[in-house]
Amino acid sequence: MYKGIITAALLAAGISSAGAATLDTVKQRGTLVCGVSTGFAGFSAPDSQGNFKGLDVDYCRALAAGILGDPNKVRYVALTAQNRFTALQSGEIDVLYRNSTETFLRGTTLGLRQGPVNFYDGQGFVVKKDLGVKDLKGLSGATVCVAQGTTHEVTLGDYGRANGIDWKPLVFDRPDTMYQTFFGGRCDAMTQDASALAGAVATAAPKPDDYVVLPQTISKEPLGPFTRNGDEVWSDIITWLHYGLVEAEELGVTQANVEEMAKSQVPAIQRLLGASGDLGSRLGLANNWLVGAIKAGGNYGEIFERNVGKSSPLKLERGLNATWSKGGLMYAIPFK
Ligand SMILES: N[C@@H](CCC(=O)N[C@@H](CS)C(=O)NCC(=O)O)C(=O)O
Repeated sequence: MYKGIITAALLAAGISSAGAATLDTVKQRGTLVCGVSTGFAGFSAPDSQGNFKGLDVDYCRALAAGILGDPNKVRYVALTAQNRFTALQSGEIDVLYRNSTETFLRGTTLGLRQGPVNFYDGQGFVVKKDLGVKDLKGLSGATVCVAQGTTHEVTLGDYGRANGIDWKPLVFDRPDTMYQTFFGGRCDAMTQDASALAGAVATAAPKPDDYVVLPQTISKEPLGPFTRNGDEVWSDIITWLHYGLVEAEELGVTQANVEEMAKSQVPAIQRLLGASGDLGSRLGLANNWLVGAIKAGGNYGEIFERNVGKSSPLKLERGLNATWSKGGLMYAIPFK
């Protein structure tokens, strides 16, 4: 009975009871339940065998490896732009890694926490080359394909009004139908995160060379993980996983050398990998949890390159996603 009252009180305070002690739930279950997209090449998409691959997926794998000792102990729940946040609020998933933009309103009205940005993006546009459009003004009067429930839907309207561009949005609730429609020639342009445009052209265009992503972006789209309010330890784990992967890149700790590096005499590496400092235990984890996490898919730079970088079909530059020491925004809070 008391439990019922407490649960009701927590719910009234906007704190889901499913949100409490997520770490214990994951340990007891022996599996991490990760919310991802239904299919966005480079970030989270099933391969031909149905195994999810991508930058966001590699965070799920690193997390499972760090907590459960096995990167494969993840169940992926494929979510649309529309149902992603409810899946987290209701406790259906433990964490959302789904190319989701962090904003003021999402951070203050959904009962959710926003973790460190794992990909700095911006809203871009793709057009067919033979349309001859070189900039956004050239899209006046154009029909623009856009996905429902995304930041893009709102920004497209705002930007058009502010800049006198009367584009006509055509809204889709599923990305696959949007791609079919755009590549079928029904829209003059398609807008979404620039990374997603690169993924769509590389994987869904009949002839990728026929399309060009315009150089301008019209928004900031900081993509990052979401957790539930009221579970600080779990949110801290999500935070420090990201900083750990970035710090590993800064310190030259890689998937191939992490076990060797765990014996390093360099104090910063010792603390990162748990040879000194007892940092992991403060999160309820093994002190060397990041050894397993880095072994799963490498440091941030390795995860970036494999999934979205020059050697991937998306061929994205590091740009803002380079480490701060190389002119980007990836900067790990010190492990001490
Ligand atoms: N970053 C934007 C957009 C995220 C988004 O949902 N993008 C669509 C582009 S079509 C997507 O990834 N869809 C994949 C899916 O629904 O599985 C946001 O958080 O609102």
